[in-house]
Amino acid sequence: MGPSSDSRSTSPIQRVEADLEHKTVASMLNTPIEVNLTTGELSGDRIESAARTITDLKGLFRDDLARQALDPNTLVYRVQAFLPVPEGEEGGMFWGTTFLSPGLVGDEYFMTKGHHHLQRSRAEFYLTITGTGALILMDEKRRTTFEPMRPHTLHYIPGHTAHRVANTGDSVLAFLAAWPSDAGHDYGTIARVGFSARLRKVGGIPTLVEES
Ligand code: PAN
Ligand code: ZN
Repeated sequence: MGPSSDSRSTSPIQRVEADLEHKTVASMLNTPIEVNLTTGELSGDRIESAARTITDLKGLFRDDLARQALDPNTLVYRVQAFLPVPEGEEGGMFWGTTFLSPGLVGDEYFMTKGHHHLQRSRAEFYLTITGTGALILMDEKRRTTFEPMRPHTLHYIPGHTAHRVANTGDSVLAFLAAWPSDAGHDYGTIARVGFSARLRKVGGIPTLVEES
């Protein structure tokens, strides 16, 4: 071993610098979230999940006796979400998948609770991955309309528009969503006054029926 060997040519200071450089590089390596484009399933260690059973959805459907007749553990929907910044922070974006089961409560399709965004001006995109359903939209004048959802349909939900999804098919309806991190969710208004119409199966066909 001569004076040119590694241990002699690298001073302790240089070695510390090399270690720091290594750590910096390591901390810049984020593992990305993966989206399964066949099922909509998100995977990664920063994914949050929530589930809504038929029991959680008391008060949502028109026919509460029909709801009570179902197995209380029936899963109506689950949501996966990637929230890279704190909820409410301005300037960020959120990403999620909703998996909505097929089913009926009386003649009303399984559906999400539905909400306004707390910040009413905030818009959102939905992209259907699998299954069939309806995106139900209600504007500020309480006019309710719906858009059919089928694999690969893209839906723009403008600001100031309450939104909910119903599954009109016989398999799981999965859709991706992207919305601003400061949108927030106002469920209270819909819980109190509802949508002006419900999507019901009338003569075998999904039909928006105005509330009387
Ligand atoms: C969606 C919804 C999701 C579940 O991610 O939150 O489909 O529906 P509810 O929130 O009405 O229970 C969305 O619209 N986010 O803003
Ligand atoms: Zn929303």
